Amino acid sequence: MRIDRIEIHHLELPYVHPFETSFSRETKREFIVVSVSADGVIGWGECVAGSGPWYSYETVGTAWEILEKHLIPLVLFENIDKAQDIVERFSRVRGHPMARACIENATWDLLGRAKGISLSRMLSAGCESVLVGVSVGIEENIDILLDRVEQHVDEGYRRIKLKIKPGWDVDVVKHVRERWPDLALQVDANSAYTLADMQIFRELDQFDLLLIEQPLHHEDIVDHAKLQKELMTPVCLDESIHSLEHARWALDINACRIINIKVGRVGGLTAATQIHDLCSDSDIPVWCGGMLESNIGRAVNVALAAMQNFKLPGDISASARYFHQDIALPNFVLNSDSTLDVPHDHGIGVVVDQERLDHACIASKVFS
Ligand code: OSB
Ligand code: MG
Repeated sequence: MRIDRIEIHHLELPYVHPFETSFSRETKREFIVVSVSADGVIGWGECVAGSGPWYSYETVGTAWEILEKHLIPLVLFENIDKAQDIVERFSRVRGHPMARACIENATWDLLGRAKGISLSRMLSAGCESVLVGVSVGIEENIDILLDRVEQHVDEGYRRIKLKIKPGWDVDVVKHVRERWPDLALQVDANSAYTLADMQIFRELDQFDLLLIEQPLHHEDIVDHAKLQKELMTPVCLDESIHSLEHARWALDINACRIINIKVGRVGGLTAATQIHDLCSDSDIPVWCGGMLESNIGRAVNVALAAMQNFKLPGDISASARYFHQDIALPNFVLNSDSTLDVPHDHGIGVVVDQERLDHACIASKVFS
């Protein structure tokens, strides 16, 4: 198919509830959505880069520039018959995985819609529904946090992830564990610690956590390997894994026992499935991370998480947890067994609501 038009949209959507991590507190999400058109068919992709370089160096601003100046010129007016064609065209580009991923993912959607097959089928992802949990941000005090966890447990989530940082860790986990002794519980530090904090890790190691996510430096694997040796709890890497190579290096030195796969962080669905396959061959379970996506990104996450080695619940909560009015429909709704259904419709299986998109849009640019 010859790509004849690409649009990029800079959007802003307020969260239902502010989200605080060890690096920032945000009340709204700023992000880019792209559409890629060929022969009258449109594919959609979401870029997970945020407003500032906190989780990653990529931002809405850097992604916009890389898309406009470097990525879009590599694919506009070109013949694309499979996602691999995009991967090859982008192979010269170093870094900027979130910018690359949104074009590649939009192309998967485009090809799925054109051929009349769902993304999960394109990925040979056989599960009909995927286990999910909820990622609970840092709150002002423990009582507020316990209320939020209770709310999500009442909603039906059977796995909770707590964001931690120095001063908001052992005590918080202790309270949650005492109140819900059997809850599937994990923590995410977003790189807020060093090996000097070994005593804190030893204490966290006593709470029967599913995993400790990215406790150390955001580019590190060496210190994580040292830490993993000291703990019973599996270390899970998020920020440090930007590509298939990073995953291989981490597994080679036993830096973790679990990997969180985020499609945007690794540069698109092709790399995400390659990391899935590598981990599967190495007996390393994976799970699908989230970036507080709209339903466009969430649909991709749900399809990906339907692959067989996604063994742990994903950070893919129901649509209602994120925004009052998502820009694409239908919404994802939590089933009573803490799962979301995998869409069957063609491509990613959600459709952009033009009016809602326009309402959230700060700026747009058309390339044709
Ligand atoms: O580290 O997993 C993370 C959100 C923004 C940046 C980093 C992370 C997160 C989440 C969100 O935990 C999980 C979700 O999308 O529900
Ligand atoms: Mg994380």
